[in-house]
Amino acid sequence: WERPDGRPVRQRLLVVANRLPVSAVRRGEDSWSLEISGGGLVTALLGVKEFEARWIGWAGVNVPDEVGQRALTRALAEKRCIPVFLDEEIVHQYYNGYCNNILWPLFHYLGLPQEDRLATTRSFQSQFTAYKKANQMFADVVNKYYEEGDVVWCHDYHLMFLPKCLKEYNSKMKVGWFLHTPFPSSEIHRTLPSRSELLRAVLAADLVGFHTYDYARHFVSACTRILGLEGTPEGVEDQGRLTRVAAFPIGIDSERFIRALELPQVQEHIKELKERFAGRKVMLGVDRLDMIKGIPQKILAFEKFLEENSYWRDKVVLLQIAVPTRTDVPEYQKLTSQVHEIVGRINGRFGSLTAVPIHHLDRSLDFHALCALYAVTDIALVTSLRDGMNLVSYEFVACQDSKKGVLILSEFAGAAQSLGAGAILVNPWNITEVAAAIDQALNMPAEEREKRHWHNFEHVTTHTAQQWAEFFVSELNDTVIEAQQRIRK
Ligand code: ADQ
Repeated sequence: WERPDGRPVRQRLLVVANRLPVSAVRRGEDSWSLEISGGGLVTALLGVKEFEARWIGWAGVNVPDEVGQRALTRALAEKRCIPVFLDEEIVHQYYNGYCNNILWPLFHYLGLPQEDRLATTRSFQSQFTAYKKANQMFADVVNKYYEEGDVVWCHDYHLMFLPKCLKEYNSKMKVGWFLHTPFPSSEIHRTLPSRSELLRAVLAADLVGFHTYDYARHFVSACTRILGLEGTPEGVEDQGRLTRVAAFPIGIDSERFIRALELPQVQEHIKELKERFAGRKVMLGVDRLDMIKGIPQKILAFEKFLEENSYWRDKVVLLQIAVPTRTDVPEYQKLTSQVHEIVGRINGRFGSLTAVPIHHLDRSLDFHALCALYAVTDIALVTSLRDGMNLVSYEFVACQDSKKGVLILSEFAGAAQSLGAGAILVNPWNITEVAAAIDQALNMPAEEREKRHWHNFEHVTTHTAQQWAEFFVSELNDTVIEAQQRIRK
């Protein structure tokens, strides 16, 4: 990890997340092909110049044999990635089970799984045991690569136990933990059978970060109410040891989007889309197909709008792009068919032989196509029922330099706290309110649109992903130094 030219090595940052930012495909017994998958976190950390970042995480594939594991480890090393190997049973219990079936819905206020309560209660313990075991496996790998002075940054609800495991290895390790989802009200967290153990495990970190001040406050309340600890303006105190808790709102690499709009292929795409939808206002939804994104609610609100505003029926189109996720889970399959059914019904009701009001795509779009779509959109509809932040709203704003379109944004997305002044905020559960917001957006005077847009554009271009990452890591360094000074005193 030393520099070949002998220059001093920058501080190393070990970024630990459930998934590595690569997709790995096995080509032979000892050969792998790897493709870097982008994503906010990757771009955020690419921009952090002061640190030498390494990724530690699961490659998303089961590799039962040693030959395969060694070959994958070698291939990943070239991409600055270090794998954690999880077997199928652990993935099933830890990732599909505890992370995605229990923590994800709970943290988004959807409650603990309701169906077959007794079976859930029985499997709960084994899933939690697998969760702890998986976190320990991540810790083993981090510990193996750790060198004194490194900063370890743990990410998300998959790794709430990791800070504790790491500090048990080495109490001097600098450990930060950041949650990308909301942290729910302490009343919700209280329902979790392993509520106390999880909180204590997170508190082992030196710095705990959330997207918004509200999530940080919920976390501190959970620690005071459930664990009986003391909450201070700085964080949570336990027998003289302070865990600093703060808000670090994420951003995007806005320049990347702005630059992309100048590319000939994106311009070509924009031209095609403009021709395709000439004479109609374009409304856009871009989401992972997940319950938290409120896609059925959004489409029902659009139906309500069409119902009440016959004038607009052939003058507006909703493009809903939804990337399927967790397609093997019955609840997600149900969501997909529910969305298809509603879209079919509305298109049957309001469509004509030549045009339909909703274009729904169940797939991911490449970066350039996505930028073009953002650029031609008049109204973006982000109606998450809960969302840690929501980067789609940021990406839309970054691409709206010429249109200055309107953002309709759920008040339950973290982004409502940063883009709230420029957006029209809505309660996504209230389809009458969302329908009225669509009407307001379509009839908004240009001057007001411009004002609102600049407000948000200013925010998106000055609160970038790189700054977010730099801010978190420098806070972590400072927190550890301050703690050491306190101990010396
Ligand atoms: P996500 O739930 O994945 O992230 P979001 O923040 O909106 O939600 O990010 C989604 C990303 O995927 C965006 O960069 C978007 O462009 C891309 N994407 C979505 N649909 C796509 C499509 N059809 N085609 C191509 N790309 C698509 C979690 C939390 C969020 C939090 C982020 C970052 O749930 O609340 O903002 O992490 O912390």
